Amino acid sequence: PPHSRRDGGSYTGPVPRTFAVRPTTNFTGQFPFFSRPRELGHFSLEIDRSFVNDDRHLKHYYPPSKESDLDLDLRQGFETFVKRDDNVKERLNNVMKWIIHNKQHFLKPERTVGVHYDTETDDMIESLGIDFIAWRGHFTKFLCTPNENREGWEMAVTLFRGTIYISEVETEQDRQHRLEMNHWEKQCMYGGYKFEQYVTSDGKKAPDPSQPVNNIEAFCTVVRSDLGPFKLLYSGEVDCLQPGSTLKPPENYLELKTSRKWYTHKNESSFYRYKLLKWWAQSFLVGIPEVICGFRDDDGVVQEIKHFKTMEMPKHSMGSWDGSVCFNFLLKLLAFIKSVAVIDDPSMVYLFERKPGESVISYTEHRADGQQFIPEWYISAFKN
Ligand code: 0WD
Ligand code: CA
Repeated sequence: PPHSRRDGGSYTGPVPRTFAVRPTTNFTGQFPFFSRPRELGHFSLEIDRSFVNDDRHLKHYYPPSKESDLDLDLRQGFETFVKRDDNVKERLNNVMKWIIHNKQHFLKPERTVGVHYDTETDDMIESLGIDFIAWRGHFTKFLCTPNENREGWEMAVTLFRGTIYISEVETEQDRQHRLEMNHWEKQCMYGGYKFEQYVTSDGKKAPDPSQPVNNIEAFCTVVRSDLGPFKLLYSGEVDCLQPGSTLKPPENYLELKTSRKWYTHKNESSFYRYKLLKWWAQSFLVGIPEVICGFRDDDGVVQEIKHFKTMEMPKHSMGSWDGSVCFNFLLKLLAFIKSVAVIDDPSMVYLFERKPGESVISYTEHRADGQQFIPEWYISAFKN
């Protein structure tokens, strides 16, 4: 039957070498089965990027007292920005640490309560029972691919104990862009984090904009969802909580954004046509119901805050993007990845690539040539 969760999950016959992004009519039709994302757990990252298995860095939204009388200078404190070192690649390490700290989700019940308790191996994982693991941001990139022509991506893929791990690799274009950012771009990036500081607090006191801003500390949710036949587990950084909400995570989470204010009608329509797709894909994946955006002028001052409901974003796309296309695309791409990544071995890496402007996704195979991203400490948590 149409719309079944079993649809679209497998290949029969020979596996093709490439996956066609175009024409997008390949992906039209009804929205595939996608279950409501459920929070399994969460973690925080400390100022030295160390992992802690709790929510200490989850912030509370603290709206400016009079949103109509705003004046938030996003450039303030730029000199004291404490920036994360982007040369350090953390891959999926923090998601894997969360898995190790929360093994109970993945141990077979008969073994945790079993009579023949083997202390040597019974707290070790056999397999996770999950098809795909990634950062939420990786799936966002996949979802946006049918509508993206300028930015490419590269994803490393490994099949380990029946689970496919997807970990982004920085493209040469992204690396160049990162290293060549001009002052204005750096200030824009800082402004996003400064905005977060203006409108969030630890839940005990008001925001303190006199403190230096850092983009190192973080709170991340870990969610489970099903797409078609696939069980997905992914983690995403969450900006803050809606205080006083009676809803449970992730439905009481909020996503914060900044965007250039609309000077012309063209600015406004291009916002709805292009930017909102990324926002929708990112928040919809983890079930965050609302995005709050500070609109800055060209002097970096926010005088207006707007709220966007995730569920209402698709109807503002003006036909330029379609959520069903994005999700059908993701489902078919995951099925393709699964049909390619068949050797279950942590040293085996399949590199999938979408080059800017190209109409296909292609891949190369790597074994023991420095691409491995599954660490030894993670492998050791699994039963031999
Ligand atoms: O290994 C990698 N190549 C990547 C790792 C790529 C993307 C993210 N990450 C890590 C980040 O270090 C962070 O800990 O994943 C975590 C966030 O994962 P995500 O939620 O899956 O990422 P995404 O949805 O792309 O971004 C969410 C937020 C961003 O908010 P905005 O409003 O800009 O979308 O995570 C933050 C940022 O606040 N963020 C980062 N912060 C510092 N450095 C970075 C970064 N490189 N990337 C995302
Ligand atoms: Ca954000």
